[in-house]
Amino acid sequence: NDGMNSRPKVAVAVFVLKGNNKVLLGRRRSSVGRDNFALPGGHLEFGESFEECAVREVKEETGLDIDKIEYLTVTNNVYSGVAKPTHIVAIFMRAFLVDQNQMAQNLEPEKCEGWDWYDWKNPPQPLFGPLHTMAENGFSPFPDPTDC
Ligand code: 8DG
Ligand code: MG
Ligand code: MG
Repeated sequence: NDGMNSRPKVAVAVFVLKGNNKVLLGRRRSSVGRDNFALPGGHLEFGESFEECAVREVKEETGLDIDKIEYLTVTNNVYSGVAKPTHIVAIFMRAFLVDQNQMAQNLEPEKCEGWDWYDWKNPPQPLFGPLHTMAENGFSPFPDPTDC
């Protein structure tokens, strides 16, 4: 049920932030964006808030517990160069670790090669489509140090 007769899907992707410059990224094994570095995230389920989806997807994919979840931005992307073309509205959130020392686990190894912390100012390449564009445009997921 994908392609032209289908409708766009909503996804939530989460910038899990550590310190002043680190974000959690993993290399994708899923067909859309395969081998590209992406954030943890997934599809919004019926009845979920963006915050609930962020908490659930980060927990399912990495085992990490997050809080201080905030909305950042949204992108609208059509992925046509794959077997099942998809149109995804992606909601980008940011969040912090409840416990700064908690380690990320690769809980869905069929979808991701593994998680690690990377400097957002010097990210691994290639970044997954929407993230690549955001990085090129100088987007920062970190809170502005002037608002407290
Ligand atoms: P689910 O079955 O667990 O609900 O979904 P998933 O398998 O975890 O989905 P996903 O592909 O990880 O995420 C859903 C879509 O979100 C993905 O196909 C495209 C969009 N998306 C972006 N940017 C990012 C990103 O940085 N990370 C993730 N995970 N998804 C992203 O547009
Ligand atoms: Mg998922
Ligand atoms: Mg996912």
